[in-house]
This record gives sequence, structure tokens and C-alpha cells, in this order.
Amino acid sequence: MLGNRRLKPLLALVVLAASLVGCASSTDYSPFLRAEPAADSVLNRAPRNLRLFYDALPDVPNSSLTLMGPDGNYDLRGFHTMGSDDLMIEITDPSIPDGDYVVEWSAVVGEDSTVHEGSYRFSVLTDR
Ligand SMILES: [Cu+2]
Repeated sequence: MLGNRRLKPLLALVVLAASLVGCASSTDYSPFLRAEPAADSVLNRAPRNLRLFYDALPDVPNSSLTLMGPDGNYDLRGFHTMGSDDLMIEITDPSIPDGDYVVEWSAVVGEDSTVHEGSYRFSVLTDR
């Protein structure tokens, strides 16, 4: 049976190993800076485009955007970058209904081949 004297260093080692693993798999860093429409914004008219800004130029072929809302997934087209460390896409039918929307993105940004992912919300609330 392990005495207390041997158990304590062992526990310390386990805790240290766990914190190292936690550090290595940390997903705290995100290259995402902001978006238009802005995260958590409430719009009084439906947006025509989504534009997301990053801390370096995204690689369009290795990136993607989806828009989910009251009717499920919305068709998007013309995925591109304006060259300003951004991703931009057009909402195919811009007459999207009032409600809450979620933009999900995945992006390879700059020289790093890591695929980053994130999401944010906005709402549309018109007088229609
Ligand atoms: Cu554009």
C-alpha cells in the first residue's frame, strides 16, 4: 500500500500532467476578430451579406460559412475575400425572416494550417 509520503508526489505529477494536456489542447485562441452584422446585434433590416474579419488573411478554399435561422439553413453564394483579412458571402435570398440567426464559420487563417472554428449570433427584428 502506498504511504502518504509517496502518494503526494504522484498526485502532484498527475495534476501537472493534466494541466500540460489542457494547455496543449487549448482552444482559447481564435483568429476571429469581428463580423458584419456584428455578433449579438439586433438588425431592423435583413442583411444581404455576411463579412467576418480575422487577424490574418483567410484561405477561402479551406474555409466555410453557414447561416442557420428560423427556417433552418440558408443558401449562401459567392464566398470570397475582399483581401482585408476577411471572409465575405452573399445571402442568396436576402428576404430572410425575422428571428435569431447563428453564423458558423471554419477558417484557415494566415500561414498556420490549423482549422479554427467558431460561431456567433445576430437577430433580425423588422416592422414587416
Ligand atoms: Cu466582398
